[in-house]
Amino acid sequence: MKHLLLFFFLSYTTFAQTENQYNLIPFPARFVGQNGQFTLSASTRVVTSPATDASVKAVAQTFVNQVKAANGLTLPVAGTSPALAKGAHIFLTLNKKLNLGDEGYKLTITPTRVLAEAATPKGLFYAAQTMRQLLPVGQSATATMPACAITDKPRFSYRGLHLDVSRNFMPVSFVKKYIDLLAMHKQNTFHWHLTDDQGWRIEIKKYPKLTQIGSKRAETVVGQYFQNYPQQFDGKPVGGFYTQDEIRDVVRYAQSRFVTIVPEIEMPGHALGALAAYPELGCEPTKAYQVATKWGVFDDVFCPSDKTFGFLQDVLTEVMTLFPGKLIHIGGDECPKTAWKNSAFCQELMKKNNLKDEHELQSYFIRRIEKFVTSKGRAIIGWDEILEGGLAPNATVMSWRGTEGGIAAAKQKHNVVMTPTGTCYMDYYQGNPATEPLAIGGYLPLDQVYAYEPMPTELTPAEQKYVLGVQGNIWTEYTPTPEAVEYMVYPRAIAIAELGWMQAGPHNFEDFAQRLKNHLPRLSGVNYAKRLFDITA
Ligand code: TNX
Repeated sequence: MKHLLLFFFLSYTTFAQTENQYNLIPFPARFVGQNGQFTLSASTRVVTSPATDASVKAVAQTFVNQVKAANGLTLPVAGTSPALAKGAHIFLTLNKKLNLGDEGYKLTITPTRVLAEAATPKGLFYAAQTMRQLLPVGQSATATMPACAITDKPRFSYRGLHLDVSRNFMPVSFVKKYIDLLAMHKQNTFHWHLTDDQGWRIEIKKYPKLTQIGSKRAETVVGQYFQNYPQQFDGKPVGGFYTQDEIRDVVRYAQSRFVTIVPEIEMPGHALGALAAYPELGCEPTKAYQVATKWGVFDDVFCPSDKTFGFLQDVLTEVMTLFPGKLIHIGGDECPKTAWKNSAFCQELMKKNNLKDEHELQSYFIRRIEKFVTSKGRAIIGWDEILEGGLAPNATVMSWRGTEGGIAAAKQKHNVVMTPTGTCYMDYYQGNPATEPLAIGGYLPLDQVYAYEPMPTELTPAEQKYVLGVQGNIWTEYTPTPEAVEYMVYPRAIAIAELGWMQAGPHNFEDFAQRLKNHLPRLSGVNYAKRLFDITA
């Protein structure tokens, strides 16, 4: 039945080609273009139903704010009433009987009314994001939406975008803009990489030195660390962190756009920000650990001592108070084993717990943390190195070193998010390295991102159920400003958003590129890679 329906969707969309569909990213599951248009007038209202539902009203309010900002139009919000129900308005209606999941929606636009229906406020929010894309670009006195019938729902439940704020700090205003843009493209998860060797960026009340000391580095290595020998430093201090009030503000902002934030606290590696503040958490407590001023991977990592676990549990407790989402990212990547090999304490601990090597010690570390997080009703997610030495029972795996980790985890019946470097890393060059801004390396043009199929064919249908979705990542070693980040992220992140939402089946890059051309002018004020995507052509 499911396949039949899908076939229906696909064939319908193929034969009902109209100009209008070329505005929509991600492309809906079913789009039927019709004749005519709905014209917004001074009397048009956004009518919410049920009239008393505060969350539907909130969706309507977010939508009218967005339309005001993009089109300069003022649309009053009103709860439904018998008089309004007959009028030429935009209706946002909860319909619990709609069978499109908790993110799906139906949007019916005729010359006399616009009806958005969904079983949840979240579905209505996505209907509203589609409406934004059907309105004209830019300010105008009146505006129209083309008549059409859309039935839509996402392919994957996890559609993520990541941002590293440790290597370079990004202000709250930019984080909000980033969240707004990912939600506009119907992504629902923001992965906030908050701690690393080069800076600890979240206020933890119990450990003030994390931000007093750990959020600051003296200077930064210039150029590409791996190629520039001898190294030079710029002599400019870098700092910055988010207070807990700021974090709460960002969380509320994300909630209003149905975005869940996955906060990441790195362990056991990438820990120099914390060790500089509290050296007793390292395997050499008397060492003068420094917040890293170079990029790369460092041998100094958290020591698996009771003191460290106590510290991490306190930190995670505060983190879980701030972030209401189920998933807590505990890092787990790139943890060299040198410090543990040289530590008498670690060797003793391994003997006591029958651990045959340091990989099993890493697994022991992650399992202890996993047990704690699970006991608080949450779940851990970690980079694919958490497979080393055996996965913790309830862990979700983020597959970044290719797809192998994700495939292995799904086969072990663990949830998986796919974010392989080769197709999802936006710190790779998107054009000719000779003329593009300095990047980490690699080459990942837009069409290569778009060609990625997130569902590994190696998995059986039963195993495929564990693949929750797909995410794009931006590490910020070479992007010190919001503008530099935007240049790398857009439009590649928009392609990744479509991979997460659009139904399975062949995705046509030409078709995407055509829609993107119509869509990019909406991103005014965003420093997308304009010179690579000449939209005036
Ligand atoms: C690897 S991807 C890392 C990051 C770096 C990135 C640079 C991952 C889990 N770890 O710490 O920033 O490479 O591309």
